[in-house]
Amino acid sequence: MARNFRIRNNTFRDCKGYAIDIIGALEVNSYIVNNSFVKPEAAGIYITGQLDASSKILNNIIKGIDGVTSAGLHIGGSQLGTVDGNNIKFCTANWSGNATQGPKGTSEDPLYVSDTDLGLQEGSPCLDKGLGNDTHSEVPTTDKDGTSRPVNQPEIEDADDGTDMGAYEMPSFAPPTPIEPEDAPVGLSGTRYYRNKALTIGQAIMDFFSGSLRVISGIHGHIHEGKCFQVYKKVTDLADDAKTYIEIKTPLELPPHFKGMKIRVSEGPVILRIIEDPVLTTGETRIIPKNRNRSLIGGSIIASESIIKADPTEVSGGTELDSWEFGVSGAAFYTPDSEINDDNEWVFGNGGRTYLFELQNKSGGPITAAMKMIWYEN
Ligand SMILES: [Ca+2]
Ligand SMILES: [Ca+2]
Repeated sequence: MARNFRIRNNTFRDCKGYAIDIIGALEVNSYIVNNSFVKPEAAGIYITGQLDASSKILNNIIKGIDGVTSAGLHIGGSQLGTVDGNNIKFCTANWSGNATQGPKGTSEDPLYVSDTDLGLQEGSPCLDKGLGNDTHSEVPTTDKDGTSRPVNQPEIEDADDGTDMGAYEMPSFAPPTPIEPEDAPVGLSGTRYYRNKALTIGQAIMDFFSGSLRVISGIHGHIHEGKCFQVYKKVTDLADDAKTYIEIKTPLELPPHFKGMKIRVSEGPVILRIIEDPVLTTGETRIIPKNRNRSLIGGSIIASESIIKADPTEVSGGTELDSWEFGVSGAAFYTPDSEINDDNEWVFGNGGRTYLFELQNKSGGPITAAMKMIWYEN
């Protein structure tokens, strides 16, 4: 028997028996919402008793092993609470016992990126087909990565408000809207720009830098109204003394507006160092597709758009240009005024160079560390 039981935004991979096994009833105010399951051997969610009227099972994706997984969702007793918006496939009985599919439930291949990366591919039947927070307040408004839900895919009809099934809310697959030429920043004609869209990192950055920017793992790219461009990198549970990086290779000729950038770090204490032309030993080279940054986290190689050097194992050499120690925990900081130009920007000195931005955790314990670099085009 389980009461006040909440499982949301989780992934369950290759469980040998039941991924979730409830002996007895799923009692009052218990919610299993927006989880992604792949290949449980026995069952995805197995409840021997009843589902209480105040409890809900919503927006889960359960992909079984064809001919092996006996049940996707099993409810042995009465199904009194809501079961809806789930996609269950490849189980001998997708809905088993007294479990019912519900009006927004479906049974189709979810099109996970892979069986180790449970993000969704373009064309997945789980996109925009979950129930929304407005109708069910148990639906989380962020996903497993912290991305806000819902992201509405404009080309896909919504089951409710555009919330996806499963643990990951996918960024828009729609092509970004090009800025009209007259809106392009001075000195940058001939280069494509986009705005007002959460962009694919690869597309946005490669366009912006004419193919000369490389980034290291786990980054979201955006161009905002007002022609500001940012690269954001967040690492959860960065161990004490561990480092995280963003690497940028500047164009051979710096564009006229490309005078520098603001660097913002959150959490601390941390040390931020900027190194020019370091020697990097990196992990695998990864290719990420347009409009999709989740593969950076899962490590999948899917399609070509831009090149990512992930997980540097060794950084040596180069010239340290600047370093700052940010000492206060729980706050956010920009590069300090005294160290940089009048616009609070750190200035790139040269074109055709590699710049490594290294953030090191000096807090004495694990932190969530984030670096944000912002370019202003004015
Ligand atoms: Ca969506
Ligand atoms: Ca939609």
